[in-house]
Amino acid sequence: MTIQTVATQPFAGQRPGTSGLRKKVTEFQRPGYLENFVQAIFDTLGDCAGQTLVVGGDGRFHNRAAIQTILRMAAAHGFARVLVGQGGILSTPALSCVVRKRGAMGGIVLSASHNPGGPDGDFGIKYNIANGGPAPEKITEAIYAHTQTITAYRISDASSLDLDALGEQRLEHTVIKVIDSVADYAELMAGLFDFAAIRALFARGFTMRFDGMHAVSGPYAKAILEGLLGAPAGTVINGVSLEDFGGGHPDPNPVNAAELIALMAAPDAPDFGAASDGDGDRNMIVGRGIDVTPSDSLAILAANAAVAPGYRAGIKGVARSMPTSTAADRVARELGVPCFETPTGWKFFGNLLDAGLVTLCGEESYGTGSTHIREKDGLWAVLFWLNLLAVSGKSVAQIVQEHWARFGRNYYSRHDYEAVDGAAAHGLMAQLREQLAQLAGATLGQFTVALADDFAYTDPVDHSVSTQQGVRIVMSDGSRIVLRLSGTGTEGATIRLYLEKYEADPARHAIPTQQALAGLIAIAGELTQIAARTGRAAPTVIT
Ligand code: VG1
Ligand code: CO
Repeated sequence: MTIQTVATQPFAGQRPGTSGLRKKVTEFQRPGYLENFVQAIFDTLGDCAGQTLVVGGDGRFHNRAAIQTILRMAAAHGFARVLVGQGGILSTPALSCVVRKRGAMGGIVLSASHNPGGPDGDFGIKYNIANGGPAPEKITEAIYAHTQTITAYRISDASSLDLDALGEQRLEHTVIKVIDSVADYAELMAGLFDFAAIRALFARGFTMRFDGMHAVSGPYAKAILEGLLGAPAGTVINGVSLEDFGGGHPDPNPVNAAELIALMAAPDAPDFGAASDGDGDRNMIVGRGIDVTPSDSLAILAANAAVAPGYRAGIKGVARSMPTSTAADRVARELGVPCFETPTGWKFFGNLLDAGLVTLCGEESYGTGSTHIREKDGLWAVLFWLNLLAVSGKSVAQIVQEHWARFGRNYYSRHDYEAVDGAAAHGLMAQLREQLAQLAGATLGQFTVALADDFAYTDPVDHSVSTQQGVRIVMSDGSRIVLRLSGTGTEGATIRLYLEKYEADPARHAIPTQQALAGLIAIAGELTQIAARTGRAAPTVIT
């Protein structure tokens, strides 16, 4: 075993996006591509001697090969210890949990989350810092800068390690420890939620389906729901992790999890349904005949947090990404706690959580989480709902409708135009930005524009500024149209159009969502000329 220094050249385009570097698997298979990025991470970190690193991924195609490379590079950089999930598996929330619990310097997550996997699919890599959360922009930008000037990487020439047997091995002077992928995470969950109440709920015959979408959550859900909580076998469906996610799109929304939605609409539907994404950090909550929007889910958990032992003391504040509906703001106001509005991406919640300013965070993209780790957490949200259902004795539909009756309903939808021509998408955003100055005060259909801007965020803790985080057009009644370009796609550009309309009157809470938002959809279409510019008559996905 010796440590080699291998000459290399920069690759263009290694700038991390909303959540790490995501590219086609074929790109990551190019010689030196992964190595360059990992070297850039280690160069950014500086002295790694004596430190602990955590490594794991969502099990998609190329996960094992990438981990072997990272381990050999970590050994070449003098880490004392690397903790690896068994079989190379760690869900994103589990990795965050392990980094925090084991006092690691940081962690490397191999995932492209909800993007499809397989040899022709996507792969991704992300660095998480010692708090367990995604590296802030300051660090991701430094990593990117290193990728642009790199001339060599360092790697051990040792042969492949066994990632399947638990226990310790040596690579150069580094101890590589293969750990149980689920244990630390399951222990954390058991400390936050009333497992006895949930066990009693299942014992009373409560039925549930958890759709693992053949991604990373299956083994976690099986161990916790069917194992610790006594839910009957078969509660977890599509629970076997596959390298290509069974050819599916592991994005838990009503379109991609159609199988679960159909199950929940059937006459013999289970009481509760849920799904998670490729890397286990997203969640979709479904009741009999009702799917809960992620924005509503955040608001409902905030309003009911005290049902869970881990949040008995109440919440300090809430944070939501800018495009997420303002339903949580209404709850925060009533609780008398602050509500923060951040740019899209979990990395912006880290400082707020570390500073103790907020307890719960959420994004409209099926992401919810809390202070317990520094990532969004799919199964955590599902357990929170189970805890709420167990304690309240109510159905999902009842909980949602009562919430709307109390706080009003924020009708909400996201329209995605995926893989459109990059120039057309950037042109659309540029043209929209040019209109912003004239929009304030304008009358658009039944609405009057109260505010039109390009969202900029100043972090209240470290005062870092992030600009151009999405165009928002806010109406005088609080309704909103938001547009931004995705930072996670790997093909062309994806335009996300977010629509929100508030309705206080309970008599008007049962309107089909797209109908309730029709006026705003028409205005957005006119302002952006999205159909003409993209050549698409309709969005690719509506959630
Ligand atoms: C999307 C979501 C965003 C989320 C990000 C990572 O980003 O909109 O809310 O944080 O994915 O989630 P974008 O830039 O494509 O809109 V995950 O589960 O892919 O790590
Ligand atoms: Co994810």
